[in-house]
Amino acid sequence: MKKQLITVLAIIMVSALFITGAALATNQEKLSVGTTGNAAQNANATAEPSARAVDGGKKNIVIIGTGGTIAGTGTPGKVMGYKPGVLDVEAIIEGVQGIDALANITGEQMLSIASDDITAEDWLALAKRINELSQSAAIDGFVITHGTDTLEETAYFLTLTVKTDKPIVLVGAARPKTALSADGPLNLYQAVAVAASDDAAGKGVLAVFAGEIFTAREVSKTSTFKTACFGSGDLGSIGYVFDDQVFFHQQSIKPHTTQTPFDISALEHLAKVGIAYFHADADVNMLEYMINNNDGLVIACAGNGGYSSAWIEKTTQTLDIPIVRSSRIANGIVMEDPDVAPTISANNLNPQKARILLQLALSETKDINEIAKYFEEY
Ligand code: DAS
Repeated sequence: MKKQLITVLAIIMVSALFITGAALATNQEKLSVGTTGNAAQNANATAEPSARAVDGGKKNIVIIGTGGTIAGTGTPGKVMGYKPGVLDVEAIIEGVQGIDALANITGEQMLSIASDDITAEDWLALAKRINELSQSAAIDGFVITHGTDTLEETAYFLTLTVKTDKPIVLVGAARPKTALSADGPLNLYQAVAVAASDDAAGKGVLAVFAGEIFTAREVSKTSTFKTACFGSGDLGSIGYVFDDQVFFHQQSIKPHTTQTPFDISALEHLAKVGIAYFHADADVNMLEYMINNNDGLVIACAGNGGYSSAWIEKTTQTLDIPIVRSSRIANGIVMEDPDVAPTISANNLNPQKARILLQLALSETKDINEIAKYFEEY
């Protein structure tokens, strides 16, 4: 009897050692995705995390850090006077109560910048990294922590260029981590809840802010200081998040991700496209300078794509680069206008997003009619 007991104890101990070893190996594999450094360094990183083995009931979500206010610190309690992009992604995740209950989470630091400093090369590296990671069956979705200033631009670039149906959610904060009532932790918690939701798959790149879910094409920053600082104008958000409960109510019919023709795998740079902001009595020399120094141009027009007769004269004479008419107005659509041919209507894309679509269109074609079709479709 005593001998049998010893045998049973020995089996239990060997099994425990085996299970611990397997768990450690799994965690090490998990950490292999979480490299720190710049985008170029990480572009070559490989990832085969198998966090699902740790908790088979939860999704495996990679949180990619890029900086911004959500990673910012300053005087304790104060909202202003902070430095963005200071904390790495692990430090941001650590401050979020209960986040590990939502998913098996792995952090990866790609950038540590204010989003005002993000470049086309950073977008390309980010899209390529997501395309690479998304091929792993061990990864179910992505959250990208990002500064709010250009979040909508990164989101739109990604939704046009990543080739996966797995959820990708951008998130940021209006207040640094050290502020009273910092909004980053709840935003990040809700972004992970959305990325881990089955319903988020196939909806293109999303943004989550202050309990609302937005599509990358429609989302825009709408306030310089409110915590609910994103919106989608006339078209509205597509869902809500309360704690870990995710509710989708609608989705965009615009093609995205796997449905677009944009292949950035061999691209290292994007075309140079500027934005000329029209205003009353605007200098036509400024427009001429922009035309002469870009591969393509977006005009932030007044109202429904309008600008002065001096600017009309200049744009109608411009045949060597495509000119896209967007609007300074947050809502509505810019119509085609034969009087300002050969310009292209940006449809309802704001100038900063029209710029991105023109950059990507120019990577495919220089034909103005083909480019116009991209603006009708995407
Ligand atoms: N510092 C700005 C940025 O990185 C603002 C922010 O994140 O809210 O975009």
